[in-house]
Amino acid sequence: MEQQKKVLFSGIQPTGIITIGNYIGALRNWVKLQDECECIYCVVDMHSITAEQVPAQLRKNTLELLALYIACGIDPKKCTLFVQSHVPAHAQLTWTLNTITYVGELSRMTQFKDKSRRHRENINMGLMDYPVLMAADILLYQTDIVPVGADQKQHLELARGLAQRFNSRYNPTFKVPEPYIPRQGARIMSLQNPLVKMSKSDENPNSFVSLTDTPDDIARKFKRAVTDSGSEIRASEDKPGITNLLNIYCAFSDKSLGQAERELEGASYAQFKDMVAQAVIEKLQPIQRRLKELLADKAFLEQVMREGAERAGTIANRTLSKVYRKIGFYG
Ligand code: ATP
Ligand code: LTN
Repeated sequence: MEQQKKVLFSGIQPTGIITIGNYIGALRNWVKLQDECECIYCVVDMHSITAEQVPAQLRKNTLELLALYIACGIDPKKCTLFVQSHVPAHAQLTWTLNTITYVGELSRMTQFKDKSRRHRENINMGLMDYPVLMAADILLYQTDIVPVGADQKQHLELARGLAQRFNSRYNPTFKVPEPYIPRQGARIMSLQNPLVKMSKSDENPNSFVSLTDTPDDIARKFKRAVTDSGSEIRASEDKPGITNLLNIYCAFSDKSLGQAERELEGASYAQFKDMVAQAVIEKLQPIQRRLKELLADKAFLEQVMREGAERAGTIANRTLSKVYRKIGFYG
């Protein structure tokens, strides 16, 4: 008998062009896993509106993110690609899960505390409820594995907790998902402050390299990257800037840390930064070419998202009906 493939679910917010952090921490692994798993990849537009978005820009970002998934190597024939707001079950399950989630556990979430500190003018309920919507995303598909960067670990713990809580309050309904966090590159740091995570919605564009940056932009951003005192190129806790650049270099040149450190012995910081930039430029060029072609064929992208939403909706509604039955909704 053929063994059932594991179900994998993940998503990225259409809050801007994705960065090399999103690529290394998440998207690159999505591509690797698409043959061995049943993969469902979502553009999580409902999550993105927890921060203020310009409507026309959000619409554009959504299509571009879907195109970028494909340009990075996700095959829409093998995987289900869709936009979160096209499948209403995500909002419906969120409401249900809200009633078994405690306000205390959401107010303790690191990302919520972080984002409310940075955006005091817009601490909305959606921002607080963000992890519950994420749990609904995952649990609707009876997901086994969730490939994400290290910053999402706490949210995944909540999703696991809610699945277990629902299962024990009613009866087994949800699969309890496992995180898949890469050993290397799970947390790429800002080029301007290596103590905070690289983020696509950072106000300072010099802090990140996005997947559509030109070779000149990329070279310039690495040249300006903040480094540490000293001149040695090795990974260590007292060298957060160089360690970050080394992680990026290894990920983009497929080298281990040891290999890279040996290769770079004796190189200056300036030479090293140039090599990092070249490695990134080389890997991004084919992605950018493919993206351009894809964006010229809007009809194809819209077809992918329509078919994806239909497939995703069928699976999601099956889980949602089960949930509704168990909690006693008349149906
Ligand atoms: P925003 O700036 O809008 O909050 P973001 O850049 O933090 O966005 P998300 O859309 O929240 O990106 O995350 C998409 C995926 O990329 C998640 O799996 C997340 O864990 C991963 N990720 C985000 N930032 C990094 C990073 N700096 N290093 C590694 N992985 C990351
Ligand atoms: N919160 C995630 C994005 C996200 C997600 C998901 C990731 C929303 N729903 C489900 C994995 C599975 C983030 O990276 N900020």
